[in-house]
Amino acid sequence: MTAMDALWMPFTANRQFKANPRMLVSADGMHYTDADGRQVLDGCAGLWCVNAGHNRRPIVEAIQRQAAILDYAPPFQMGHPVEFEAAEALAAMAPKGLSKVFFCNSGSEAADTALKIALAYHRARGDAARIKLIGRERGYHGVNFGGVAVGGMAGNRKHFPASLPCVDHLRHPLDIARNAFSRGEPEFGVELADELEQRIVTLHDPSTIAAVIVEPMQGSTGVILPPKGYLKRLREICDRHGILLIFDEVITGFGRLGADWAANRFDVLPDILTCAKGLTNGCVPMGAVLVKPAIHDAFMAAAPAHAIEFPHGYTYSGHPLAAAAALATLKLYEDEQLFARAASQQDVFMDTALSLQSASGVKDVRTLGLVAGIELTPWADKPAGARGYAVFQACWERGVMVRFTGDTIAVSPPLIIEPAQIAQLFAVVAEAVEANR
Ligand code: PXG
Repeated sequence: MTAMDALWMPFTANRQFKANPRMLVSADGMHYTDADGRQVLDGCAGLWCVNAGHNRRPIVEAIQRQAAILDYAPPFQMGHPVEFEAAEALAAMAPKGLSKVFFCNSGSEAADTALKIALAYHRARGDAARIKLIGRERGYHGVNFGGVAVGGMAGNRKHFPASLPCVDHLRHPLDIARNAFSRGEPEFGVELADELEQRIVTLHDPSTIAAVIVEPMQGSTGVILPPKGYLKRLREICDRHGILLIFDEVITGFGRLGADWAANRFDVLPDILTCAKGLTNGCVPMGAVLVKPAIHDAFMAAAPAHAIEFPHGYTYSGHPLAAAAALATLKLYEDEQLFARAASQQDVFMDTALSLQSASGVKDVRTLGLVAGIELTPWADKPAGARGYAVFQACWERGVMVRFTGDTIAVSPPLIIEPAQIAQLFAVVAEAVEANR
């Protein structure tokens, strides 16, 4: 038995886990193997990141090779070829118009990097009064101070009340009363985007707002889909007022929504886009921020030729192992046409997800691409989230790994999932829901 005293686990009910551990020891394709040797179907691509499935040889071998060639290279004032190749490859597959790449090591770092770029960009152009950042209720942009400040997960924020000043939030667009059981973009709610202009821009004055940051689809807080026309409306309002629009595509990037990027799926180009997770198929930590060339060029124009144009970066920015993993991952996505594969599976996936509509106590099912959120009516006599946890645990016991947040179950499998596995996945969730009425 593994000793479990020393490790303080992240975002985990430590005492509950240690009393009844769920230990993963290996993984291959669509499955984990647990400490008892059970095969567990991966219903959430690890943590929304293993888009190509587990233990993919081209990625594993690229990492092994790279470790033996160049283990580490300092990223400040030095470079190595693989990080440049990875940036070119990422820019080549990015939404058209986002051609400059800044590397970091996680989605949280990508969010904070993007916010810093937005603030410093305005300043570089002599518009230093733009210091406010607008996020959204129930948004998640990781756990660093900037991301927490613009994020809207009340439970995460309340422990750190003194995060960034100069922040405001849009309302989230979840509206079960009007949009229950949405397949794809919900019909109602485009007008919620107008709040940006009618309330926030009016209240703060647009000349003080640097950027608006949103996840095109809110993942962590229970799969909240963008209503039809909503993201386009945000884009129009930002354009009218010189505000940068940032898409956090940490979850929605790399095929998750049945298109390469949410930006392309919804045909809205942000000024800045963050990604992580699927960038390396989860194999080595890496995040990236993609920006329009005009943003990058403003930094170059503002600083003397010998100067560091943007005083920001991490010891592990563009790490050789991460860059090698990213290169191999992007090539694998391309070789296997995995985004098109996700697109071809999405109808079956969404229909099967929606079949849970009739299960006991299912309040809503929201599904888009290869993502589904199944929101359960909370148990009346237990704390909020107790039912979500029970269903998550019941799925695990039945050999399927899902996520839960509060009383919402989230499903987001690797894009290589087969139709029979889609059926198995939702059959198990349905059974687990029925077992926990
Ligand atoms: N932005 C978004 C949109 C995310 O989903 C992050 C930033 C932060 O990424 P890092 O790599 O710093 O963790 C995320 C992370 C969940 C869950 O339960 C989701 C995430 C992380 C942990 C749990 O759905 N997403």
